[in-house]
Amino acid sequence: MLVTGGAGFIGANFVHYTVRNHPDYEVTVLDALTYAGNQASLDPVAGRVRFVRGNILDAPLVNRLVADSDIVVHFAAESHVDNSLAGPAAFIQTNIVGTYTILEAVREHGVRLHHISTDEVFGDLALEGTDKFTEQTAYDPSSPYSASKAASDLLVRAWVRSYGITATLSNCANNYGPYQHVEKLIPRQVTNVLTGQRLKLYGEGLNVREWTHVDDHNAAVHLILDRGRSGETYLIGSGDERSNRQIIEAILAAMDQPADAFDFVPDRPGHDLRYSNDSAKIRAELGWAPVYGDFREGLAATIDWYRANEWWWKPQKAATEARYAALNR
Ligand code: NAD
Ligand code: TDX
Repeated sequence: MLVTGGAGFIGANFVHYTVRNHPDYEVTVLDALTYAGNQASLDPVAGRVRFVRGNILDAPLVNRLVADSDIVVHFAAESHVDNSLAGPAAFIQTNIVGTYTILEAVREHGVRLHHISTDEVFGDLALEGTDKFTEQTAYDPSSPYSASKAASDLLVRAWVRSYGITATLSNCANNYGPYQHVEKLIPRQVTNVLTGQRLKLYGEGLNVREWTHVDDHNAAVHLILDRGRSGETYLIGSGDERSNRQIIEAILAAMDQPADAFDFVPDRPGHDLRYSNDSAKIRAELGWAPVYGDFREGLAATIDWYRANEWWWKPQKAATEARYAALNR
């Protein structure tokens, strides 16, 4: 199995999950170690996986690694919306051209692909409402990040239809858990508490996200690898929707901080209002169900992980906050 982006948040957790639960796979990780990648995230499985530092835009390298694989799980991406607004170029290259590079290699070698994507390709839902995205929802992305992910999904579908490659896709909502970069909402706020800084809430904090534990996401990916049908898209989501303000309040309470220890900061341009996935298809067809049923428990375990692993996140913290300061966020 070739795992692209295996030194990032979800990819590293996927590699851990695979080694733990599917030891029959021989795993090779291909990762460029951008600012978002950290080879130390793979320390717990060192010796069990092969690590190749390289770029998915490097077609000869990708071709060689794909030729040696039976299956490719493609996580590598530029993943942060705020970064895409500040500088979209890397998103076009990695997310679109990089996926194209993978597609050409799997086509040449007849290797099966699973493409990891996001619910952000569908745009957003009204704040007040109970409707959800489904596999049939039309694509309507808002940010350079989500537009680049939408483009990559459409390329995968076209390569299935026109070239007959074997590929599946999944679109998950927001993930949380260990090894997530401190630029993302939950790790940023937890590490703000741990470094004595106030928490930062965009706009009025009313925007809603659906939170899925990273291990539940990765369990779903393995079910798709085992029994997913080629050409199909599977939406993944826990059903646990929370406003950003609720998330901040939960973090402050869990970390024994005053309830008002946060600031409202200028909103993200084009900020998607609400995400929510209808995951009925993967639940019915593949029997997936989240095991992290209690968000507060999962959050508490995640906070404990950041407390215990300052060595992992501290080197990134100051540079990340400097990037936010430049955006006034
Ligand atoms: P991340 O930013 O933590 O990790 C991305 C990894 O890809 C890093 O290790 C980075 O070094 C690597 N990478 C980036 N550009 C590369 C390139 N050109 N060549 C090789 N490697 C490169 O991202 P994440 O949060 O783990 O997201 C992984 C995937 O899951 C992405 O495709 C993302 O769109 C998708 N996704 C993320 C979430 C979420 O909540 N984080 C939710 C749904 C879907
Ligand atoms: O400091 C903050 N304050 C704040 O209010 C940060 C960093 C974020 N926010 C808000 C913006 C969003 O409404 O919190 C919400 C979550 O923000 P992010 O962690 O940046 O995630 P989001 O933009 O929702 O995208 C995430 O989920 C879908 C991942 O980063 C994507 O890769 C994935 O596709």
